[in-house]
Amino acid sequence: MTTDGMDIRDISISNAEWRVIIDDFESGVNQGPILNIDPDDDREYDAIFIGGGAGGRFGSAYMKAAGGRQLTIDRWPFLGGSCPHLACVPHHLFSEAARELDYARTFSGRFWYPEFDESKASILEMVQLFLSGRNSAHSFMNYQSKEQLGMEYILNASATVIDANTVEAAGRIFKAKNIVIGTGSSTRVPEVPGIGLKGVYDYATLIEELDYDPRSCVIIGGSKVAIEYGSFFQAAGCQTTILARSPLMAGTGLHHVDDDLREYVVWGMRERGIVIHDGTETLEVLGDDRVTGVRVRLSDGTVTDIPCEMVFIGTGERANSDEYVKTLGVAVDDRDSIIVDAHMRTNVPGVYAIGDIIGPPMEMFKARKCGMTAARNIMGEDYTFDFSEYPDFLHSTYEVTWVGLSEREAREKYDNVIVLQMPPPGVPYGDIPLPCADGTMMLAFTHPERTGFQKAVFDATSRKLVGAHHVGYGAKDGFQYLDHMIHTGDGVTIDQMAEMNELFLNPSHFIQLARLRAGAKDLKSL
Ligand code: COM
Repeated sequence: MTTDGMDIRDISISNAEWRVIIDDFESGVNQGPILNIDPDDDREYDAIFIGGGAGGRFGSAYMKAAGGRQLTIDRWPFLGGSCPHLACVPHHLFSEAARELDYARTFSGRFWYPEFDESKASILEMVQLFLSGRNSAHSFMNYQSKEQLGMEYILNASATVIDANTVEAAGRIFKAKNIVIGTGSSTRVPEVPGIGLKGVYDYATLIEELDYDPRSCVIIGGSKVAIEYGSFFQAAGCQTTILARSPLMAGTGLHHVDDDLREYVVWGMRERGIVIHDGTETLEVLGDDRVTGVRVRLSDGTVTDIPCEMVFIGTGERANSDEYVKTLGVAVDDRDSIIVDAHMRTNVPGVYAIGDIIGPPMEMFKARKCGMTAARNIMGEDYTFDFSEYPDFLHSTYEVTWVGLSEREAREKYDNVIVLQMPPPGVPYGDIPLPCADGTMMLAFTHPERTGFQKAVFDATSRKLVGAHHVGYGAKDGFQYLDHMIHTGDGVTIDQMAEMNELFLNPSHFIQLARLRAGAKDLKSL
């Protein structure tokens, strides 16, 4: 028996119950829209959020908390969007697996580690593990949004925009003072022959469709996704080749990447067996029905065929904006991203756009804060969001984190720049087991070259920290606060850092390195 939708307004649904409900929607046992609309509230909606991902959910929650009335509509039977379903959450599971596998390989047959068993390292098994558990995140999003945040929503229903104040969903017409569009982005699929063959995946189809364990992979593109998934594939025993146009982490997609950090990350990937070509042009995906290889023009002009059992697309994303260009006439840029101002307003009065659909950076903080920004403006505040500066990260088998200026950028901007660096400038990676801290202690005593890399960049004249860069484990949280310190008020000086209280062994050693140098009137690198 199938349902024909559910009206859940007057019932409380626990997390455990949501899991069953969402499973049933995904298997087709449940069908139709999930309606959570307050029939007793006769106020016009302040906003309808189209898309219940990070931007729509946080915007809605903020608006509701501020006393407004919102309605959030999503095509999936859950809120939270692609993050828990296809993107950030599986990426973090895979990156953790990559790190664990890296340890297991590095210490194979030593200490308590058994000989590494390639047959147990499986991409497919990790995908299946994720699929078996992802509904726990989905269910919590639905539960929290309704029971704790009091949001109104319609799920498992597509929203059709009629005009800037009218949306049709679940066979009903809804009116609102504003519309907030947050329907995200999708992989920009390169136009090369054979790209539609079986065995070609992106981050989304890998989750939904992978049904075998590839032992070799060619990644087309050099995006963050290419680095992250490539590092996982390689760690899982799938020989991986990355075909990038620009050198990894040096393209326009990422800003403020320090040259030495980049060199360490790419060195580490190659050290673990990943083959990386830049300056390439992918010519064709080879195979009759299923992928057998990729034909590529290398940077020296030679054309070669690289055999593989899987092709993975890592070329980046484009905004899902077509529908809104047609129906509302929103203006887009040359990459189809909806153009907004710092209030998240589009060119159409009363229409806002948030999250990945407005272009890069396609990161959670931006999506969520875009949602909040739209909500605050709709609720009458004059609130702007500038995301030109932000802390950034990616995973190889390491956690790679950076904020502020690279050393090169700092030297272009300031006359007197110093760095505090581990290993110190000019010292080979393997010469000292530093930096080491949580997550790299065993490497410090066995493989000193693998303990990571870090650099703090200071303008020695003002004594201010202007950039920080880290490869290792456990620094991501700290970089959120470093970002705030660097970019808020007067910033933070080496002297203030010298007064901070480190929790030794701290993953980034910046505080104690700052203290070693802060006594000097004329600062020197370390
Ligand atoms: C997190 C999704 S996985 S959301 O940002 O909380 O909506």
